[in-house]
Amino acid sequence: MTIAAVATPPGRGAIAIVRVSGPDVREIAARIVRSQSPLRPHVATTAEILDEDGATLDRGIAILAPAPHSYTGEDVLELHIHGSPVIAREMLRTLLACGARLAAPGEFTRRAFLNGKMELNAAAAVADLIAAETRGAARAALANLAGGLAAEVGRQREALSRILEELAAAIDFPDEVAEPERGPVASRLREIERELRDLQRSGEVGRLVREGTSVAIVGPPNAGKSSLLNALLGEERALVSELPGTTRDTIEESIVVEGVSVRLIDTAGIRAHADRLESAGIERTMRAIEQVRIVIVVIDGSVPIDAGARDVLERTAGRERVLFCNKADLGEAGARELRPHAPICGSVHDAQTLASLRAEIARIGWNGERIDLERPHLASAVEFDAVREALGALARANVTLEAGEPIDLIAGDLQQAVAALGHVTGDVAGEELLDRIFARFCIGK
Ligand SMILES: Nc1nc2c(ncn2[C@@H]2O[C@H](COP(=O)(O)OP(=O)(O)OP(=O)(O)O)[C@@H](O)[C@H]2O)c(=O)[nH]1
Ligand SMILES: [Mg+2]
Repeated sequence: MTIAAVATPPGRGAIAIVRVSGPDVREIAARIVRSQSPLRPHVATTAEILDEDGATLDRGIAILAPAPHSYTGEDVLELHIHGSPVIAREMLRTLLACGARLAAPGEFTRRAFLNGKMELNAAAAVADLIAAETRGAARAALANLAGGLAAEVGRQREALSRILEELAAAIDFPDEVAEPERGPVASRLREIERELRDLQRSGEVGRLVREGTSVAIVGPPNAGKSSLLNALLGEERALVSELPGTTRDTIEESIVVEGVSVRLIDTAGIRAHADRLESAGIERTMRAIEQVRIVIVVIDGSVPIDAGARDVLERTAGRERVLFCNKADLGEAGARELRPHAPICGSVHDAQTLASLRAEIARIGWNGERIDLERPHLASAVEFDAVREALGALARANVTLEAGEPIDLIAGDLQQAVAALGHVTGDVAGEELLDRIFARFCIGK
């Protein structure tokens, strides 16, 4: 079936691009594209674009990409028309009248995968690239777009298959084929496990780059939480005043730290004896603490530590946190008391202090490692699940081997690992799995 979609975003623009892919493309092109010379493969040709009744709809550019040398691997026609929503809509209506149907989200890319133009991980990276919000996220998606993950995982899958074959041969022909020795099998399994764990790790970095991390700024009233948010943002986003209780609700903004997007949440000050309105704010603060990866506890370090500060320290004790003693320009009485907790001491007005806080976010968030993914890595939940399942199966096989059980008992686990890794290599890709991966695409991609 031939599919069609407007590939550019809705609204007015310089141009709109309409894409058509499938078996009827040439027939449709013959009907609605009128150019002086016939369309040549991959050559942009100025043309009149007609509707299904032969009336001129627009003048634009037509590009024909014949199968298999196209994005989808099928015949593809791309029409660059004027960026008017009316023309784009009429264009699409014409294509439907000519027998095409509206493409589902991601359907062009899905066809590219099904026709062997792209491996699954690279296909998913198309959506990641479009969704990228930082340069780092775009780079990571590009690394996957180039392909290569399937080959890498495929090597581990083949290594497992080889062990399975050796086991099977020994089971089927016990008299002729000797059982593989368990020592070497165990070390081969360990090697595969190591490779898979490496993949998991780089995948985690990818996830961080894509999804970013989150930081809640909490502390007693008036400690300088909103001032810190503003200073990190570089703009006066939150209201700051010398009156405690200024911030009543959480405020969220994003910054980029070393290429990673960090969601900052400024919260209402935590006070032990709060009135009703304040209590509601404090409740939200506590919820924010639950939901973030890192907590920055801001304390007025210029005055001695009081019950309020201690209360906040207790409430955040179990969390990954950065202790920040603010207002060092006014004094360091509190900061000295908290020294055993290795706080960052300084002021929101001091660039060096802000740099230390950023560095601390990077240290807790990603061990301060350089975040730069240039190699293909796990990206979709499907891939993470698959590798986790394979590692689980390998762990069970290891237990069996170490317990000195008959070696053929590991066959079931190895089979499961091979099947799971097939989801990453694309060898085992059912409709449901493809639906999961392509659901987040936009229409026209
Ligand atoms: N001298 C000095 N004053 C600061 C510093 N940081 C914040 N302040 C002042 O402290 C007061 C409180 O700052 P805010 O940022 O509103 O404090 P907050 O923690 O958000 O307070 P609430 O929203 O009321 O909980 C303001 O008058 C700030 O100008 C600092 O490093 N040095
Ligand atoms: Mg505030």
